[in-house]
Amino acid sequence: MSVTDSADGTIYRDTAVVVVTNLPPVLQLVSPTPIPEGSRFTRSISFADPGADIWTAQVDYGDGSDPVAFTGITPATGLNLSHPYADDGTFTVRITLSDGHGGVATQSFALTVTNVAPSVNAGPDLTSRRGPPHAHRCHLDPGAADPLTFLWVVTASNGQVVPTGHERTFNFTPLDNGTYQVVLTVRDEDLATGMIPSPSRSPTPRQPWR
Ligand SMILES: [Ca+2]
Ligand SMILES: [Ca+2]
Ligand SMILES: [Ca+2]
Repeated sequence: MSVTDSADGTIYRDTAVVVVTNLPPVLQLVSPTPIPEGSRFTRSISFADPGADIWTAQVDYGDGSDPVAFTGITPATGLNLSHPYADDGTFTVRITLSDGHGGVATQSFALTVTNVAPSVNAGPDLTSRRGPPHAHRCHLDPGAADPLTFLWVVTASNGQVVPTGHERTFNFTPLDNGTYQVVLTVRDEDLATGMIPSPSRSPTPRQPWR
């Protein structure tokens, strides 16, 4: 900056140093709602930072998976989280956002993932005498990591006692005429239960039910 004295033409000069300090980014607070196991958590998180910075972020989803790095993000794009959760639990999600000039914003929040009970697909009723359709044995649990247990119980009108089954598949041989009802119960590690009774059937004696 310079000033000239109009009386004698003297020029006075001085220098002022302007320091522009960096402001750290500010993350929007997240209050997630619970999601069921086997589904994907998605959330777009906005942030503010007045600088013309180059932002990067790292997100730890808290389920033992490797942290995910984000680049090319801006306050306009926000930070778009997307992560599948295979099993239920409470997970701490940690976000670290940097502006490349020493400004850092962090945020952690707890995400609840709920268990989903197994389900057993009954399939259509059969008029065949060859037993229930294969779909009766179709058991589904969105918790991909859930260990499942199986219980097959047969009730026979003719008094035949059929040992219970504990495997994924099951068969037995009816010894006499009568109606047989087979109930499959599938249970996951959280003791959530899915159960389906087959229609009562009159299978051909001595033909294996499978
Ligand atoms: Ca900044
Ligand atoms: Ca589970
Ligand atoms: Ca489950």
